[in-house]
Amino acid sequence: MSSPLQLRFLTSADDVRRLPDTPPELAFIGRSNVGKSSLVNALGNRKDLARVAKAPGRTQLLNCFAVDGLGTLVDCPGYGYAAAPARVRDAWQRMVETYLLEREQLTMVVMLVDGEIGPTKLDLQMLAWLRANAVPHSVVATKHDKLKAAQRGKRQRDLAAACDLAPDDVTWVSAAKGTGKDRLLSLVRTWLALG
Ligand SMILES: Nc1nc2c(ncn2[C@@H]2O[C@H](COP(=O)(O)OP(=O)(O)OP(=O)(O)O)[C@@H](O)[C@H]2O)c(=O)[nH]1
Ligand SMILES: [Mg+2]
Repeated sequence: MSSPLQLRFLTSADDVRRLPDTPPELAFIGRSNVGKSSLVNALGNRKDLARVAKAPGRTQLLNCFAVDGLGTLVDCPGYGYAAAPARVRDAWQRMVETYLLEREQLTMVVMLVDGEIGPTKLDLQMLAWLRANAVPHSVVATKHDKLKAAQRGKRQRDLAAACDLAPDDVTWVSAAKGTGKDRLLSLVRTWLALG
């Protein structure tokens, strides 16, 4: 079993220019409620280091966590939170897109898709945007525990196909049950070593 990451909260920033200078970096992105903060906590065997949503739209800043000796994880605010005013959604988009395009030390964008509901229209737009801008990214499907055992194989193939990926290109995880955590931990260590 892989050891958990030694995570330490660094800072929350609303602007790329206010981020600490600590390469290399991984960003966790995805729609609100997909499970980004839960996954960061799970990777560090922590319960409440990154704050998990009681209501969607919880994470509104770029929350940075130092990974001991390796680099930084950035828990990004989720998109697609319908109840947020347009002004807030536009500001999110500007902040996150600027961050993803301009952050030199960013070695990988971990794009989370809800494993239970599959990619939404906004997820597919984000994937197309990452591809169009040649931003290195990898798709992780969350909430594996919510899939019924009998549906798993088909759901995994369908989700990958909807993202225009091969099934093996998608890493499935459950923050709740720990499924897929070892595989993701080893990927995270590999990605951080790229920086
Ligand atoms: N069953 C199950 N629920 C999960 C899992 N991961 C997260 N959740 C639940 O999904 C909800 C949202 O989780 P968060 O980690 O806060 O999601 P987020 O992507 O950080 O959301 P925002 O901060 O709003 O962008 C919470 O109620 C979590 O408990 C999982 O692996 N399995
Ligand atoms: Mg969050």
